[in-house]
Amino acid sequence: LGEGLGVRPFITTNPMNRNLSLSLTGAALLAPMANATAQTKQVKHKKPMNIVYIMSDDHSYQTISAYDKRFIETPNIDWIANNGVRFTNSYVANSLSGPSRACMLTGKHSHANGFTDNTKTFDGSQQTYPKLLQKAGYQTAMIGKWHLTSDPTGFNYWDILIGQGDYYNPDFKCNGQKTKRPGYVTNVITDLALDWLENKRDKDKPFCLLLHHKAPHRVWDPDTCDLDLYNDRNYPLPATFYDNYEGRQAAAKQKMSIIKDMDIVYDLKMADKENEIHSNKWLEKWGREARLRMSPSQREQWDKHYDPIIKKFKEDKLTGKALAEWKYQRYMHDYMRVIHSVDRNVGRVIDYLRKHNLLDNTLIVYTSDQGFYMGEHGWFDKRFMYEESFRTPLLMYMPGGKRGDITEMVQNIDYAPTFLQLAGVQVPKDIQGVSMLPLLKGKRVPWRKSLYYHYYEFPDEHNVCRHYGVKDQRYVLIHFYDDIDAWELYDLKTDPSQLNNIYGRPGTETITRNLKKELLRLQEQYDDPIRHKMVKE
Ligand code: SGN
Ligand code: CA
Repeated sequence: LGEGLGVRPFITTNPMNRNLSLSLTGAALLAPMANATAQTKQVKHKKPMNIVYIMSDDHSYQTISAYDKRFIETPNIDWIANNGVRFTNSYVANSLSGPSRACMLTGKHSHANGFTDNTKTFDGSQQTYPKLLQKAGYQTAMIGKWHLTSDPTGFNYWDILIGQGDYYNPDFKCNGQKTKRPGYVTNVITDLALDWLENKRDKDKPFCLLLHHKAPHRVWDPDTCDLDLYNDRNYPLPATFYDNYEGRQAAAKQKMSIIKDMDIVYDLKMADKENEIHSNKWLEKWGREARLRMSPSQREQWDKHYDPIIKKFKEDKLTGKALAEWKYQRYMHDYMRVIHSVDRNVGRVIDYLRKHNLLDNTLIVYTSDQGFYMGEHGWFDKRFMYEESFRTPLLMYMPGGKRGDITEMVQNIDYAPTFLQLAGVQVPKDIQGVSMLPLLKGKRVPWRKSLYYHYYEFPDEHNVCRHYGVKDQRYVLIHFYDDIDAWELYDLKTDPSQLNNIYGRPGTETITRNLKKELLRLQEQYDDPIRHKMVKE
């Protein structure tokens, strides 16, 4: 299913005009048209609102053209922004998959929902927004990457990838039963979601569908029909690619460097048939074994694409900067191909909703479980409270709602109260997030002036130290603790790339004092037990 659709959208766009006009070739027509019927009318919601929540895994805002046009065109994801809103200051509470998902489901920070890092098991007996929606009469479904170890609760239907899931012919657990499904994961998840919308729900009831892609998580395996996309593109090297991490202890300790930690065989697919290319013992083994999941036809297309690249790689014998930049280009090519497939499949969902007249009463959300590094600071992965991974894309289409940008600082703990309020369900008092519904309706309301963040997973494969911090509209103050004790302060106005740690510099005393006060206030407000141990300085 889904292999070989081969849709290549082309964009004609005036950069000053955020309403892209799409001209699409071939089967284009999978892509929804920019002028949907619903957005111009002020719809009074007599009918209850449905929710289609699409979340990918590790999708950076840098690689969504509604946010950034340097790398890729994503016309279908952009449709949501062009017919709805683009959040320009959207953040997570803990930049990692499982923790993010737990924050979204509960509307609470990690310490309060208990899922602080990916080694935890989610306590599914606790309150979540799907449970509350289900109680209020919604049909609820969870399809795709779940990553919370315990079985989902609060869903009429669930069909989840096992663990991280696989790109090819993935294994699922469907309402308790294990099944292997043929095809490419992004297509398969979308097929399951459309099948649920069409055949498996009670159509007399409102619905909430959580469609969670595995893509574009490591190791960025493209669909076979997308392998040859973007062959001619050369991606601009980020200005901070050769960062030396001066003044930043935790950044210097990480193991998420494209140069040092990205594996030639595992991540970059140089598993040669002659078995002459060797890399990290375990990663190489996994990289070679991963191909065994493929069907003969998938494998044939894969080899047709990668064999010449492997051959050239062997001939070129690159070293130093040339090797580093080759790795960056390889990474970017595969990542963009994986995104292209996500975008095409988002188009299939919007198209379904349009064809079934659901655009008048459905909120469509597109987001990622966190941001991701596209070579900034020389990195892939996430975790840090630096912009690329702390921020996450967030686009919403709400019929009758505001169009344009929402600039308020929102966080993934805000999703649950938003969806509950939209469904007319009372938001429980213990939810820590704030409903964004007034913002979606274009109302000016008093809004938070700062955000709280807390990351826990250390030590782990990428070796990012534990840290918490506060961000206001201009500054970010971060405290790395546990194995090290290091504070960092950045002025995002003068140093958006966060290269210059100004903590302790003369002239920053008042800013630092105020931010520490605010940090403590947030730790008290959210009742994070860490405050008892720290922040006495
Ligand atoms: C896996 C990846 C890591 C990644 C974590 C967490 N390694 O362990 O690179 O940081 O997931 O990602 S892999 O070899 O299995 O690909 S998360 O988004 O699921 O939290
Ligand atoms: Ca993730």
